[in-house]
Amino acid sequence: MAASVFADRPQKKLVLFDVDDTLTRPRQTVSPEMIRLLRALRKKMVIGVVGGSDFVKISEQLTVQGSAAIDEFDYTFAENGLTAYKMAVPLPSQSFIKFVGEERYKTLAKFILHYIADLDIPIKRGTFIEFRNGMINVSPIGRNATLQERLDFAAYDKQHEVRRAFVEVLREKFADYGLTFSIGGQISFDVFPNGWDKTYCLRHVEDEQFEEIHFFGDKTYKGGNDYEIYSDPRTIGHAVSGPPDTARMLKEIFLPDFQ
Ligand code: M1P
Repeated sequence: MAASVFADRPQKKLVLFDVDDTLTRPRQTVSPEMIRLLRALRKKMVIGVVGGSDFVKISEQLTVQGSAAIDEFDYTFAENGLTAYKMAVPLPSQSFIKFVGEERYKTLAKFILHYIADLDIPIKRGTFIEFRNGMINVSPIGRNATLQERLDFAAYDKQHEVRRAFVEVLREKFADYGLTFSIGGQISFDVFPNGWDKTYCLRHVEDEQFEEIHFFGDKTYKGGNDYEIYSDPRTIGHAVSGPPDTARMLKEIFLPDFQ
């Protein structure tokens, strides 16, 4: 058997992290303190990041002082692992559009855009469907919302449950499409083939036969986009309330001597 690229790590463990509200505040950049902690952890074991967002956004959030995300993590999984890197080398992938097919996708996109057009919410911006490799991301306000507009929508949505009602309609109308509708962030929801949730990334690490795979995430409740990987028998799940909680738990579990 070929030697593992991780032969230099004293522990044969993998620690995976969600991004928003686990390593960073939603859509914000990671703090230098968190990076210091992750670098210390990486000396002991293998680390990876698994986000629902696309690769560009994850890279923006995890790039500090000129050092790229794919160089800070052994595994970088964007779009739940549909875009994947191991030691900065891309891994094979599948695509949402190939799975759904052009005609069926057109029907879905038309329905979504009509639904949003008819939605009476306080403001609308642009980019209501973001087309990605392994999923589409749908936002009633639009992905071009500013940070303040995003926060306002998140508060509005908490009260009026715009996204919850939207996904309920889609689940019923497109029941035969084999798709999952997952509310993960503040202003949008993700749509991807059943099974292409965050557990998808685990197929990329099977060859390393890790003794333990840990996962840290904040949306670990049923319906949250961390739920499946958090509760998967292959992982040891840790539910966190935000980056300070992640840092606290990392020190407690893996890095008791961290200064
Ligand atoms: O936290 C993960 C989610 O982050 C973004 O969501 P939003 O813009 O709604 O806060 C999106 O990139 C989404 O795809 C992702 O799941």
